[in-house]
Amino acid sequence: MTHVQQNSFSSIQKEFPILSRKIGKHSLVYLDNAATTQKPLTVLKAMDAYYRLHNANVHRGIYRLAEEATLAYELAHQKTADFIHAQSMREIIFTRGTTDSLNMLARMLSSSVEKGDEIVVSQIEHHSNLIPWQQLANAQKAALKFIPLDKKSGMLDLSRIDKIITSKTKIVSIPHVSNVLGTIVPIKEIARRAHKVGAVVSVDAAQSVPHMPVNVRSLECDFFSFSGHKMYGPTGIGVLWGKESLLNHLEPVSFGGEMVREVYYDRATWNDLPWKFEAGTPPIAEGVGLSAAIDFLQKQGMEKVRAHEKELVKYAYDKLFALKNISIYGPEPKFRSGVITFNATPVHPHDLASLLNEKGIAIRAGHHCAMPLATLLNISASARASFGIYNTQQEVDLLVESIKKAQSIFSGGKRAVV
Ligand code: C6P
Repeated sequence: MTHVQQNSFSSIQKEFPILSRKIGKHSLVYLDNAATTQKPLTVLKAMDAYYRLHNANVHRGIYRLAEEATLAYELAHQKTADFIHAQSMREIIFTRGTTDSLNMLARMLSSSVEKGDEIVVSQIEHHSNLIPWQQLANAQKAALKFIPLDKKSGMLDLSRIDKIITSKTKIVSIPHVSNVLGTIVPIKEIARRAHKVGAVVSVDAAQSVPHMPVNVRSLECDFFSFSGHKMYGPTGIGVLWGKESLLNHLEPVSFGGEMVREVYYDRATWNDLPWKFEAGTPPIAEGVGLSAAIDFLQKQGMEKVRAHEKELVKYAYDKLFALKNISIYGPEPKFRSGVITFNATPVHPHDLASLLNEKGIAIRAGHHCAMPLATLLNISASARASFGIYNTQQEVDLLVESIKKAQSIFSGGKRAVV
């Protein structure tokens, strides 16, 4: 058990230039992958080559560079479609990231929500899958309802789902994986209930797409949002997937170049999917980077990525659980992705993060952009380690040892080397 995962991606750290960096005299141990992931050389090289050799605007010029840039940008849509098993690249809208996708979607769906209607989210939302729906509900005088968290199991409590998703529900937007608890949400079960009452289902997949195989069709959702930078790709690009049959009937919410077919002084008509939702010069180099990130993940195999991170989180959970004065939030390892959020009494999470930094270990501390969830858990902050493809059991050992030492220092031990 102890040594299995080292074999799966044993030499992968070499493919990430940043991972050979030192923090002081320590090697970097990067455990903040839920915030953003590091980039493999193939992604860096693809973006560099794009700017060195092919840079031009897309869908405009008829010269060689413009054709190459257009091809590369369209190929990025096709690869993304294949990666999540979309019906076609017409369903793939490039955005700036998950936050942008969800904001766009809320605006796209705004006319389908009227006074007295209901929008359903859960109690474990990241702010990005809460505030856009709050805003929409307030603007339309609709109600925002919540699928509760069962604090004991760390899972969503679906026992009263029929009372929460009702004939008044127009939109259900839920996370695939919680960025705080790591909880994997049973999308299909919730989607089936939502579809029974005619609601559309949106999934915040920021924390699932980089870490497990996903198939939007078998999840039975209608919209699906994720970010390039959390899946070993660049910042500045994200994806909003939508079923073509729905996208065809929705109006764009951003207007200008690229998204139009014909323009007159008093009106305009829209381009084909997906371009009608991509106004202005799009993130072309970022699309090229995302393509390379998808190639990278596909080369590893998403089943293997999931197996590696599942094993690592179980290893970390068991080791942390064995510490004294530790609170771990969220479900048992088998129901979670590679995220582990905890408090190690008496060390405040911010102090812990800064002591770990002295060892070169990067974790996140705070409310993790999920303030209502922190309030629900009765905590003001927590520490979070989140794993990626390059993390190892030795890194977990170092993390746990360093936490132990921090606890001993804060319990009155000497302020020595952590
Ligand atoms: N969570 C974290 O450290 P953007 O920032 O748009 O790429 O992703 C937003 C977002 C939406 N949903 C979930 C579930 C997320 O985890 C995130 C980003 C990071 O947890 C940064 S706050």
